[in-house]
Amino acid sequence: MSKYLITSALPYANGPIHFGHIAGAYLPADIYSRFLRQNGEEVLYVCGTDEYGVAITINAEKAGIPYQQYVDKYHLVIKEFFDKLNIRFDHFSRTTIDAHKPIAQEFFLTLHKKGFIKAAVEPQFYCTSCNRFLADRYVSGSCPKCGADNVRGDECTKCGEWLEPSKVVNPTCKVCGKKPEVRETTQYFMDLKAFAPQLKTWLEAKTDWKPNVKNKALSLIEEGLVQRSITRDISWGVPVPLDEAKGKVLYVWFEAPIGYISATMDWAQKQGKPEAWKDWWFDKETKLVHFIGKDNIIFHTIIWPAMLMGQDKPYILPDNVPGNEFYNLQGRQFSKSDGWYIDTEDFFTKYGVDALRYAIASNSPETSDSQFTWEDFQARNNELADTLGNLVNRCFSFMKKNFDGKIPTAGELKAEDKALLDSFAPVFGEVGKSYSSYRVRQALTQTMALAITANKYVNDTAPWALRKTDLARCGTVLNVASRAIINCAILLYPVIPNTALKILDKAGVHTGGKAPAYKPYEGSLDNMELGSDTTLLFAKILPEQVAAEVEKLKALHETGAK
Ligand code: B3M
Ligand code: ZN
Repeated sequence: MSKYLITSALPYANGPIHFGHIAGAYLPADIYSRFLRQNGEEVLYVCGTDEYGVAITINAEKAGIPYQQYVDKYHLVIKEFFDKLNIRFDHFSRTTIDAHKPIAQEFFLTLHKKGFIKAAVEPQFYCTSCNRFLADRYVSGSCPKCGADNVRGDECTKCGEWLEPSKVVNPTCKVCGKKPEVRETTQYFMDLKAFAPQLKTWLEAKTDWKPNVKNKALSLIEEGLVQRSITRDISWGVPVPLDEAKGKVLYVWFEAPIGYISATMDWAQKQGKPEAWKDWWFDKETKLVHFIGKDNIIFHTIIWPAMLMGQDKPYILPDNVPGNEFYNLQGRQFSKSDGWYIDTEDFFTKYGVDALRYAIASNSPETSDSQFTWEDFQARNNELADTLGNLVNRCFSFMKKNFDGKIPTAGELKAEDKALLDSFAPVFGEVGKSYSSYRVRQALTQTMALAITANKYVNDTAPWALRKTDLARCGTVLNVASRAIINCAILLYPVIPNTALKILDKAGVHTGGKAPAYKPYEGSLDNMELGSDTTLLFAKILPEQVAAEVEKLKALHETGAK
C-alpha cells in the first residue's frame, strides 16, 4: 500500500469554471483518486479556490463588489459545480482561510533568511490617472517574446511566456486605457537560478512523467532560470512579512501552491487532528501528485519545487505532475465573454453527469489538445447507451421476467463461456496499467472492448432462444453475462461512478455506495437476487437535439460577441 496526496490546480474564484477546466485538472484527478481507492491505497485528494491575485481584483472592481464578497460568491459557485460533476475531494478549501497566511509567510521568510529572496528597486508601470502601480493584468500590451497583441502584464496568453510586469511593449492601463509611466518601486525576487542544479537532477530522475511535462521543465532550465519578482504593490493578498515592505503582498503564484498545504491543514483541522497534515507533507512515503493544465507547468515543476527545496522543514516534493493539454469547445476556446460556452445549468437538466464524464474522459486532452463537440458528445453518450446500457437492460429485464428476478445458476461451462471468463483478469491488468499511468482514454477503449465482447457473447449464445430449448444452458449464459456486466461496472467506476454503482445494485452486488474493489468479481452469482431498480441507464441523444444545441451555441456567440 502507498499513500497518495493528490491535488488539482486551485481554480481562481473568479467566475464559473467550464468543461475545459474539468478536462484538464479535475476529472483526471478524480478518476485517478477513485481508481487508487478501489485498489485500497490511502488517498487524500485536496483542492480549493485560489482567491488572491490581480485576475480577481480587476473583475471584482469591474463588478463593483468588495474582494472578499466576490470570492465568497465564486467559491460557492465552483464548489457546487464540482459537486454536480461528482468530483469527490476529501476537502475543498480556499486560500483566504486563516491558516493560509502564516504558512505562506513562513515560506517567504525561510527563503528570505537563506538568501534566496532579495529586494531590488525596479522600474514598474504606474498609472497617474488611477494613482497606482499596474501589477500583472492591470497592464496590457504586446508580448516581448512572441509579439502577440493584447496580452496581460504577467503572462502571454499566446506563447505562454511568464512575463515580468514591466516588460510588455506598448503598455496601457487596463482600467482607464491610459499609457502608464515608469516609476521605481522595490520588489522581492526569488533566485531560481540557485535551484537549477538540484531541479535538474530531480527532474532527470523522473522516468515515469509525461514527456510533454518533463521536457518543458527541462527546457526551461536549459534556457536559464532567472530571478523572478514574487511581490506586488496591491492591497489584496498575503502581506509580505517584512517591516520594510508595508503595502506589498505576495505574488499570487508564490502563495497559491502553498494553498495545497493550507488546504491539507484545513482538512486536518476539520478532522479534529490539526497536526495530521504533517503525516502527508512530511512523510517521505507520500506520493504527491499535482494534476494541472499545461499552462501551469512552470509553476509546478520549477518554482513550487524550488520553494519546497528551500524550506527548513522536511517537505516532500511532487512525485508526478500530470499536465494535460487544452480542451476546447467546437473548434475554439471556451469563453464566457465571447459567448462561446455551454450553459451548464441547462446541460444537466437534459443530460447525465456520467455521460459527460465519459465523453470528456474518452476524449481527454492527454497528449494533445482536444475538444468538446456536441456531435462527439452524442456519439459517446449513444455508445454507452448501445453497448453498456443495452447489455445491462436486456440481460437484467430478461432475468427479471424469466428467472424470478434472480441470476440463474451456472451449469457446465462451454469453450465460449470460458473464453469470456478467462479474459477478465488480463483486462483488469491492462486497464489498471492505463489508469495508473494517467491514460484514461486507453483505459476506456480497453474496457469498452470487453463490453463489446460481452454483447457479442450474448448475441451469439442467444439466451432468448435458449429459454425455449435449453433452460439450463440459458441460465449458464446469463450467469456468465452477468459477471461480465459486473466486471465492466467495476472497471468503469472511476469514470462513471454513479452509473457503475447503479449497475452493481441492479445486479444485486450492493456496496452501500462504496467503491467496488478493483479486481474481477469473485463471488458466486448463483441465485443472486437482482436489485429492484429497473430504470434505464442512458437515454439516447437524437440528431435533432444536437442540431438544436449547435444552433444555440452559435446564437449565444452572436449575442455574446456584441
Ligand atoms: N489559479 C491558475 C489557473 O487557474 C491558478 C492555478 C493555481 S494552482 C496552485 O490556471
Ligand atoms: Zn489607469
